[in-house]
Amino acid sequence: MNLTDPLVEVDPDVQSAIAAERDRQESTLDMIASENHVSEAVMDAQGTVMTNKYAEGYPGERYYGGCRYMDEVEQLAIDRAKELFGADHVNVQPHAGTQANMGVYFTVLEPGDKILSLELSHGGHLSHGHRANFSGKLYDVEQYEVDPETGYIDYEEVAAHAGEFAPDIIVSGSSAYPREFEYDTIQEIADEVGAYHLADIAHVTGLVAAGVHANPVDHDVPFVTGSTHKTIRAGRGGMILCDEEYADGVDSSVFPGSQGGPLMHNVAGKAVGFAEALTPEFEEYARQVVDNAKRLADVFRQHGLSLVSGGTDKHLMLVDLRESHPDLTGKEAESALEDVGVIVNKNTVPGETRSPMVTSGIRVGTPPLTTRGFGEDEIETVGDLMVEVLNDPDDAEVTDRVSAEIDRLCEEFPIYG
Ligand code: DSN
Repeated sequence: MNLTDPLVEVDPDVQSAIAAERDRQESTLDMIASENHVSEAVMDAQGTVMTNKYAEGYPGERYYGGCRYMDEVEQLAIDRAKELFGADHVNVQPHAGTQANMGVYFTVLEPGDKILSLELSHGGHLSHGHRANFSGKLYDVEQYEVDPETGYIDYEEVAAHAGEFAPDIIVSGSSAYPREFEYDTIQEIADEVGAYHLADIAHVTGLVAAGVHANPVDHDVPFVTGSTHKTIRAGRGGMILCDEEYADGVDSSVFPGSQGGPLMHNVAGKAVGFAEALTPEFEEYARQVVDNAKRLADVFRQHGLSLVSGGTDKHLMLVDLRESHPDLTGKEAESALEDVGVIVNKNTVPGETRSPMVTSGIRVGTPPLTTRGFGEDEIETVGDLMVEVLNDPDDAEVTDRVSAEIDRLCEEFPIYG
């Protein structure tokens, strides 16, 4: 074997799985709210010699020689992220959003300290204190919920809960809450009870960067975490933004506190994706993501589907199937849609009675389809088709027709060509 032999010769099995995955992405409509299609440029940066290098430490202060170009790339990623979000300090090394949250917890919390965060089935995230996650094992966690009537967070309830629990940190942020967080209100509550505030913008990083979603940095939130592969399309990974006073603490919590060598090929991808996010085209993209989601929510509502909180402010919505389709579980809905080429994920809903592997809802997002070039007309068509399938998942006439229509849309809007 030579170092320059092509993948297809060195490992045809992996090559064929990658090619098949590319075909799968091209020939289906990805509506998983946390996914996206990155540019060829981001992938070009990721699949490079940057993967060969150890660069423990930070630009200018590494534990290894030969880091000149690592410094250059990491500094580009940091500077671009600072420009995008207006943060004092940025750490681009977290391997994912969970590791970014870990970096913040390790900066300001001791084991046993208290976290107040949004409950998972109400839209929260495992790394916000779920018992199966390190955050739930290390810390004392209580959670707030959405109002069962409105589906919105009740901030007075959060304030009362914080007053009683006296958390050390309050986490705002979610993976399935379809509304914007009131960062200023949570910050006021945190100030009132003497807690830190972490805003986890994992899902909306791109929307915040483009200015089409509130930016917690503008509301003096001291810690903001994000992932870089969702709405911002900068390749897989995480990042932390923080006030200058916490810069050293955050950096040492990431390395050496919780990670070893940074994945420098991914840091290079982040740098490229952030440069793309600084363009006017990206702002248009982010605006279209939200417009598409609002149109899709309208379509679902017109067909009688129930949405948690009645709609969306951002890129995703949570369909609660219990009223409109009491006999259809989230798992069955996910599978019926996948059979016709629409990829979503089953999702628990507030007041869930089924297991997380079955669920009563589906989460639907618009970032990947918007990347493919879908506007509101195409989204409306997709919404209509999805409802047809949910209404008659076992009717072959319906599923064959919808499947053909999805194939046509995929061909008309190729991702990479
Ligand atoms: N797993 C991601 C999501 O789907 O929301 C969050 O980490």
